[in-house]
Amino acid sequence: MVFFTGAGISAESGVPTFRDKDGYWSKYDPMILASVDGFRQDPELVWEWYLYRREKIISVEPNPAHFGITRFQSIFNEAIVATQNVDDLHNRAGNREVYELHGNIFATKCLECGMALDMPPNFDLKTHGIPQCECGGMARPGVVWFGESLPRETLTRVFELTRRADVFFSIGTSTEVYPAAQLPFEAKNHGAVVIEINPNRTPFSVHADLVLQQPSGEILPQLFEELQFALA
Ligand code: BV8
Ligand code: ZN
Repeated sequence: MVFFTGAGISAESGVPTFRDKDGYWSKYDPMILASVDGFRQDPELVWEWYLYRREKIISVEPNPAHFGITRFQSIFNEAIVATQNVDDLHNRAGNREVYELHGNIFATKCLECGMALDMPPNFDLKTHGIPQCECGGMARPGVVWFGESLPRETLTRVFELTRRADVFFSIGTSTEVYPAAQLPFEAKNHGAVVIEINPNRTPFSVHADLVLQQPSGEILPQLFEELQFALA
């Protein structure tokens, strides 16, 4: 069982998504804020955006959708999470075996050599300036930007598990960003039952075995209740 998730699963925690009407991309240009060139052009601006998002995420809680996955995992010990989200909420909700396809917003690494760097939690850009690696490179957020490849081992492992899945949930993703968006199609092509949970239609909807057009925070706990009833 694979739970493939996007920004929509964190919407009910109060974390803005990217492509909804009040999402991040409606205000900012992703190529400036989520690409290496954009970072090199204006590292302070990009750091301001990521530090703002870190603050925001620290102030919210996982929602019933994240906790619903923990409950499914208590019954299915081979249920894994493959998330595009960088908000760490799956880990905070106690989900097991979480694969972060686009990295983690709380990670920091060197722009040049990639070495992991640590930043004091109450880091202040104005006073501290952008930290530097011992190699001289600038610190950057440990997330995958546009034009960057996803962590190879993670991606390979997730594609393997997807091809073997019996049931694949695609939750809260506009299914537009590749290569992650390939996963529901891959699951379908390898015989999984694919269930999409999203209030809106996506390019994948027409291929899903079941489309539940409701918020994930409502429908996942409900699905678990019904499953428990069926297993009783
Ligand atoms: C790669 C950073 C190449 C982390 C993100 C032109 C120029 C450059 C690149 C490209 C290009 N054309 C195509 C590409 C490839 C590009 C791509 O696919 N672009 C798309 C937009 C066309 N992909 C890449 O660049 C990837 N890398 O291809 O490298 C390469 C190839 C080989 C070798 C070397 C290199 C890298 C992709 C990762 C980009 N990083 N962000 C961060 O800061 O967060 S993208 C961003 O979009 C986030 O990571 C996010 O995870 C991802 C996907 O968005 P979603 O999670 O789906 O969120 P979204 O807002 O879109 O949708 C929310 C959904 O939730 C909606 O459907 C809504 O209806 C639903 N919803 C709302 N409320 C609820 C709900 N659902 C359930 N319940 C609710 N309550
Ligand atoms: Zn370095």
